[in-house]
Order: sequence, then structure tokens, then C-alpha cells
Amino acid sequence: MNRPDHNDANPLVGIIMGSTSDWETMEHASNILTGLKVPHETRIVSAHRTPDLLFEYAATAEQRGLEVIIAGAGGAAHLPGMTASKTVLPVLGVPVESKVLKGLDSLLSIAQMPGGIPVGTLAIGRAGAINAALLAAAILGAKHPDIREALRKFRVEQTDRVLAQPDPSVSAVAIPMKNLQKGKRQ
Ligand code: RP5
Repeated sequence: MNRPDHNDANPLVGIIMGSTSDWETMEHASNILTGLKVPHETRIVSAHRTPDLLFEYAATAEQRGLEVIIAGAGGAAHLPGMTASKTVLPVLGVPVESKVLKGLDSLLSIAQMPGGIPVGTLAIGRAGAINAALLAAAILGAKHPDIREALRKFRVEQTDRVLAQPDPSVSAVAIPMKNLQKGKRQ
């Protein structure tokens, strides 16, 4: 497994997360940004375990050239909201799936911000991490035409992939004939 210490020169997006255990989820955001050629960095920054680091990261993000922050956290997930409270950059929150409450705790902690400090909240888990990266690219696309075009290409390719496989009963993986006959539709 790759470690969360991705470092592009002049990153536009900062992906932060509360714990190394969040990387399994948040690496999907990093992978999407890499695919779109969006320079980014990944860091462990915990609202509860390293609060001073969180304040410093959020307070200096804008002057370091970051334009969007993606923050993933699980459980009592204060990281996205506290980050948003210390910067005017857009903050996108990814609720990491917690063991006990399956991420519902994370989702509510991130989504239920008081009026005045917004956090754009995505879905729980992998889908949320992927969509946070795509939404970050959409935000950056307003200023960076290359990123807008990369996002457009991603969407076209995604559509083409779906249209190229219209029959869900046909799989690229070879399925034994008896299974095919059993599951055959009229
Ligand atoms: C949160 O606590 C982290 O974001 C993580 O999702 C959760 C559990 O952290 P570990 O105990 O796995 O380090 O702060």
C-alpha cells in the first residue's frame, strides 16, 4: 500500500486525513487527481491528535498556493469543519466509514455544520473520496482550463465505458457454460 505522503510541486489541492487508517479511503481521491494531472499533496492532520498542526495547515494553505482542501475523517469527524473554520478556501469533506457506526457518525459530523462555515460533504467512503477529487477538479476548472478539459475527457471516457458494455450478463471474465445457462435470461 502506498503511504499518504504524496508531494507534487506547487500543489493546488491538499488532501488531509485524520489518521493513516483513512488512507485506504482517501487514496482514491489522490488517484483521481493524479489521473487528471492535478498537482496535490497528501498529509495526516488530525483535529484531535494534532490540533496545532491542523490550525497551522489550514491557516497557511492559501498562502502556500492551495486552492481546494479535501479533508477525510471518521467517527467524531471534526477535521473538515475545523479546517474550514481557519480558511476561506473551499473544503470538501469525506466521511470515512467507521467500524462501529459504518460512517453515519462521520457523515453527520461533517454535514451538520452550523450556518456560516460550510463544508461540501460527499458520500461515505470510496465514492465520496472519488467524488471529492472530481468536485475539486470542477472547482479548479473555472480557473485552470487544462483541468477543466481533463475532467471533460474523464466524463466522456466514463460514458464510453458504460455504453461499450450495455449487457450486464456479459462479463469480460470467462464464466463456466453451466453458470451461463443457469442464469440465462429469456
Ligand atoms: C479519526 O478517527 C480518523 O479520521 C479515523 O477515521 C478515526 C480512527 O482513527 P485511528 O484510531 O484508526 O487512528 O480521527
